[in-house]
Amino acid sequence: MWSLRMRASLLEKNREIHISGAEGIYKFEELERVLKKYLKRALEHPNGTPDKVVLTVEKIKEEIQSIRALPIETVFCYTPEQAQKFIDSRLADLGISEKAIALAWSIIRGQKMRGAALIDCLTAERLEPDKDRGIRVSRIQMDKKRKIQILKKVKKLTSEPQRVIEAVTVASKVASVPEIIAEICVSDNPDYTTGYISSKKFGYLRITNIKKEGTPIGGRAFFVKTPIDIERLIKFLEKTPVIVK
Ligand code: PML
Ligand code: MG
Ligand code: MG
Repeated sequence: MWSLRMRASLLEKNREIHISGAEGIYKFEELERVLKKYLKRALEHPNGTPDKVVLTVEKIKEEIQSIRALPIETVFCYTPEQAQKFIDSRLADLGISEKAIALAWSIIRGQKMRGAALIDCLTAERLEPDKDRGIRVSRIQMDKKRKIQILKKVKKLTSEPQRVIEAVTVASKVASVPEIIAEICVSDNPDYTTGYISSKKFGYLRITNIKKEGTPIGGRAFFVKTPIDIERLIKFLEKTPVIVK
């Protein structure tokens, strides 16, 4: 099997600004078709035309792990305030401190990061080594059967079912880590206003109107229980190939 990744960015004052990304695990015969699809996606992204597109094609040599997809629910909120109230209370139920939750919101509403922030769920300490880059969840693919089942479930609820599939794939790998208690995600796409919170406890909860339409904010944060071997955690999330079933 092969890992395919696409990353498109804008270059501004020597700084790379992420505009879109995609990735998956595929058979050799699928590489050409999927690479074309990724390139098209990079060049036609609503966040703008990129200055740089990186396509990575890598043969997977290690064993691919298999994990369960989180169950999906949609929670209908009508304003960002209502969404935040709901989210804050669900995260607090998991034992995440007020400080840690507030930090996650400030990261999501602050400067754009390419990856996710890692937050100590009690002390609110930022744990990832590179705070600009964050942690990226990579080497993931959803199994075809599960994909079809999820598409059926969400097709009436979203204009972009593919986005849901990709987000559930990320969230399921993240939630499989024993020390990660929860994740929060707001899309950085200005017009995609549904986000999610996820955890082993309550699954993947899609939250509508998590932000106002047209807002370019977004990001991801993972809440972790310490002590934790950060290097090992990052290696698993970024490098270990996983199929979500
Ligand atoms: C959904 O369930 O509708 C997806 C929400 C998160 C999308 C994150 C992203 O922009 O890819
Ligand atoms: Mg995006
Ligand atoms: Mg942000």
